[in-house]
Amino acid sequence: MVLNVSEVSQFEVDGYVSPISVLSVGEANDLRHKLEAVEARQNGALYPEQRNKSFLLFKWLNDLVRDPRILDPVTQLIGPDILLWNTIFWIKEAGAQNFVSWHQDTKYWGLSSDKVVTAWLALSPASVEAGCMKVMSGTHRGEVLSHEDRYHADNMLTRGQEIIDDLDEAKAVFMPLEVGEMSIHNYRLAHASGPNGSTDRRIGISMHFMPPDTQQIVGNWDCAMLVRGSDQYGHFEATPIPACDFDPPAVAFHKKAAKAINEVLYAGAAVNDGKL
Ligand SMILES: O=C(O)CCC(=O)C(=O)O
Repeated sequence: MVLNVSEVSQFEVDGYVSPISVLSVGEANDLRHKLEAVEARQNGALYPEQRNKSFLLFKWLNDLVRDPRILDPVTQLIGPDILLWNTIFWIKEAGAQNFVSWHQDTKYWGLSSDKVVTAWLALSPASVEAGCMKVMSGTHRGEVLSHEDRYHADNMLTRGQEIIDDLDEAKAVFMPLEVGEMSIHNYRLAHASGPNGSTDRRIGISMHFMPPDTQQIVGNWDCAMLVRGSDQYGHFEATPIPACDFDPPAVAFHKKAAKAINEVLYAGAAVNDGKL
């Protein structure tokens, strides 16, 4: 067992567990180089639509999400049957002002389950200075809080959604991660992150796992990839597995998946500026 009894109970009570060692520094650097090689070919950045459902575009990422070092702790928290709903790149350039406002993902993902978890893996140092994630312990056990759309160019969230209820910033718990480490949090937990004041890029990959009884209750169609166990429900269309990076059938599927997730994330918003 990767997580000990007190870590599992901390996850239940506080809504998160961190840090968990996953990759060696060499393995994480190797993935970072793969990502940066793509960025270099595209004038230095991923295209916005490549941030979400990116396990359909990059074979190395499709392999990563089935790594037992990631799935074993996830199994301990949500059970033996696991679907991957999404993966998102969270890249803050050195010295960049980008931030993530306080929010709960339950509010925007259209998923019916309370058991959805986010595993966030660091491919570069995610220190407090670099703008690592911070959480409000225990908020996953309360109501979904009121949010407001505050579209802001530096906010990495689609619609700049932000919790408007009073949160005591002094109670925020930082989750710093070394290269190759990950945190796991319940998607109802209030979380945020600040700008990157370090001299390196802050590169994270979030992986969103759920039990197969979960349903998409906002969008008309959605997809997911079975990464462990079995899916007895079939609520999500099974995604193709890319044979290589930018495998044409998986790229075509990704286009449909990215459009569907855009519609879910912006449901009810005044403006859909296409930011993903
Ligand atoms: O990377 C960040 O700073 C925020 C990530 C986040 O909001 C998430 O993984 O749900």
